[in-house]
Amino acid sequence: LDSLAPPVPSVSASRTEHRWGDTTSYAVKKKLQSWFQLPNGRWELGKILSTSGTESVISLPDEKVLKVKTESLVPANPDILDGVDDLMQLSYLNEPSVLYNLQYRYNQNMIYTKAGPVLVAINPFKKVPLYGNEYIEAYKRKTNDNPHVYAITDTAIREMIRDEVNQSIIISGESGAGKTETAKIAMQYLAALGGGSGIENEILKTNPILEAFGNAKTLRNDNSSRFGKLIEIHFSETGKISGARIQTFLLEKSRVVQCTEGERSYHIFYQLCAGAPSALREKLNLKSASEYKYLSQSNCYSITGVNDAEQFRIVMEALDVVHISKEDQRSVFAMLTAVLWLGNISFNVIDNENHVEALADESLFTVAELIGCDVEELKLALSTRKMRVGNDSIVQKLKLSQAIDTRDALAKSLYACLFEWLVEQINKSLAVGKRRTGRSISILDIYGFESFDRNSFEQFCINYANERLQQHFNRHLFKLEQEEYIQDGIDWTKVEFEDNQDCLCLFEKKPLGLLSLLDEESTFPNGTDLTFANKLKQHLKSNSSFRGERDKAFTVCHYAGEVTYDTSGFLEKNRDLLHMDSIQLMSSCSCHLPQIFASNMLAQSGKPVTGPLYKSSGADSQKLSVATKFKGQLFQLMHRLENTTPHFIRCIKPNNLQSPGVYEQELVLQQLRCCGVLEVVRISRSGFPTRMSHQKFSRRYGFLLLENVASQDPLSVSVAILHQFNILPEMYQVGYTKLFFRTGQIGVLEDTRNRTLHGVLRVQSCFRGHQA
Ligand code: AOV
Ligand code: MG
Repeated sequence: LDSLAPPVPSVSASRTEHRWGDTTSYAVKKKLQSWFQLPNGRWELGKILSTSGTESVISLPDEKVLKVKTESLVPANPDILDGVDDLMQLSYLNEPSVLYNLQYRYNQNMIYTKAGPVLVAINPFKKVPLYGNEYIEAYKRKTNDNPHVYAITDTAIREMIRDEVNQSIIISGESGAGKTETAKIAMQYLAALGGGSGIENEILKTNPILEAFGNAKTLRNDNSSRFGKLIEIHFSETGKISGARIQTFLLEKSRVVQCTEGERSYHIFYQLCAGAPSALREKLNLKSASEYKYLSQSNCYSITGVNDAEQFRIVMEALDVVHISKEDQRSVFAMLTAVLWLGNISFNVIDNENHVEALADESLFTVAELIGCDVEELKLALSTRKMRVGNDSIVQKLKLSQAIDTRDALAKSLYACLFEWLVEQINKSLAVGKRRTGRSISILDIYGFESFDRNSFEQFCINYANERLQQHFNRHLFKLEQEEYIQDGIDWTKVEFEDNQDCLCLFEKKPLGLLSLLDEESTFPNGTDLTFANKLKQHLKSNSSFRGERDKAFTVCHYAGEVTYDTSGFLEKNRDLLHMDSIQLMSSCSCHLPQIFASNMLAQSGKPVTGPLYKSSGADSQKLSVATKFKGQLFQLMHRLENTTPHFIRCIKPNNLQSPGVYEQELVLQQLRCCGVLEVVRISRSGFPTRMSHQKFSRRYGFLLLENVASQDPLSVSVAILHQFNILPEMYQVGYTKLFFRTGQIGVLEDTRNRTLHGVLRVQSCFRGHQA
């Protein structure tokens, strides 16, 4: 009898699909549609007219008839599959078919497509009518089942409640692909479903604030995030939002003092200059953006379609909402203006050894006024350095380049501290009340992979972070998935995927990895960017992900492509020293923000204000290097994410022009390839994405059984349930500890369970009604 089938792992005919195996089994038939790649790389859909030997004759849409090698043809899917909403449904899974399917949908504003468990989002670069309350309502009621950020967020909420496991929504993609927008859309859905207490509005208002202070126009994206962000949204037992916590990662602070032609510094500076009301301008001695060197150096003040003054009003309002007091707001604006005026401070040569002194002009006076310090002390802090030699303290005068570095370091610190402080204040306002349930959904939005003509320390860190994130993606969708099948003894043909372990090792290996060597060189007093580059070339030349380049450059083969880094500035940016004189200056200020910044910095380096001074080499300072600190943060982040059920969204940038309607096949394909979207589909198509332990399964559905099975073991109960509900054998596999299901199977059981439960409840309440 069927129902007495032995409880052993079932074995089905092994699937012998190759990586892109659809092609090999493809018998070329007349009239069949087929993809043909033109010499320019574009794929064209052709009809096969005839085949003889190794050659075929095809006709292209423009009526042209071509004789081509049969093996160069790639099968196309029948028209009926045009624009399917899950790539898993494609009969032929190959690159041109996937590209075409995504493009077909994209052209109709269907920017979301499932790739198995992953949501693919193609940036529309225009408003698409897919958002707002009506849509939210439809996804909540499940009357709209098109792939959407709302849908994946809905799944996260349901799984959080059902499994009592914290969830994460992990958004990745290149710079400008749409991660930040996608994160906001997910937050919008969470706020709509979990709202009610008012805290959801506060959470939404953190977006304009953090974007103003942490985003900037780059050559890749007009609103590029220059920091990483994890927002953890907490829920109460009743499924309402109870609070949130934001963690940020490594803000790109060099942008405050330096930025490339055509890019901008942080939005908030331009917003303040354009939007500050006149009383505030007067109080701060605020000029227009073009009067500030830090803002004028890149020759770019405005962004098409963006009104900075209007944005400023939005940010001010948002600051009110997250309970930043008016007084604190004024302090924030004073700090911002101080940073701008710092950049205008210039220096005069004062002796024949080329020592300099800060010019006592409007800039110097204004900075002193804004941060609340003595003009002379500011001047000294920018033009001299106190050094400790033995037991004596000596004062060294600075040369021009040293003085400029000191000034810029102060500006960068002020800004970075301000950013951190602001996040801390926001967190206080969003703090989860005492009645924590510990249930949360985290949304991760970091800076995307970047490759410019010239790449520096910032790109090095950003791309390293993306490499780590890619590993997390691989682990969950390829490694863990397949390991679980094999461990549980089910029949499985392994799918190969691009592993980025080598590249991560290149970064993290000790003592001979990029980060270790960078730290080592940073602690050498005589280390320079050149000696660093040479060390890399010496020690890493045999690593396959590394290539030495001319002069001070090196190339890393990232999962998303090769990037050549110029080591100029690496050591200094990694050391990130702010001299004690500057910290002491800040702690002597009468304004409270610089004071807080100074004591935070001292706390981090473990030094009292009056203690020994930093040595100029920084060798005795306990301050962690920027790279090491960042690595630590990333490890911690990954650890936190490991304890959540992940939901992945892959954002794709369809063109480099930030224009609507332009779909560049090559560009899309490269992104699909490097993040392994097609492999994910292959695994899911042949895999069993839903799984449940025998215990849980038998407990959850056992009561639906018609026979009494109370005495039986969970595995037998599970098998009995499968049989009673006629779940087809190819739709599941029985593992040693778990049941594995193909997509959609568990839904049938859940429906029956819900209907039965509701039925029972209704019967009960009727019964009670009669009694009353
Ligand atoms: P990113 O976060 O992935 O880049 P963004 O989310 O900032 O990219 O998206 C870039 C721009 O694309 C946005 O400013 C919008 O103009 C447009 N965009 C993205 N998604 C949508 C959407 N769903 N609907 C309409 N427009 C959209 V970076 O932060 O640079 O890695 O560091
Ligand atoms: Mg972003």
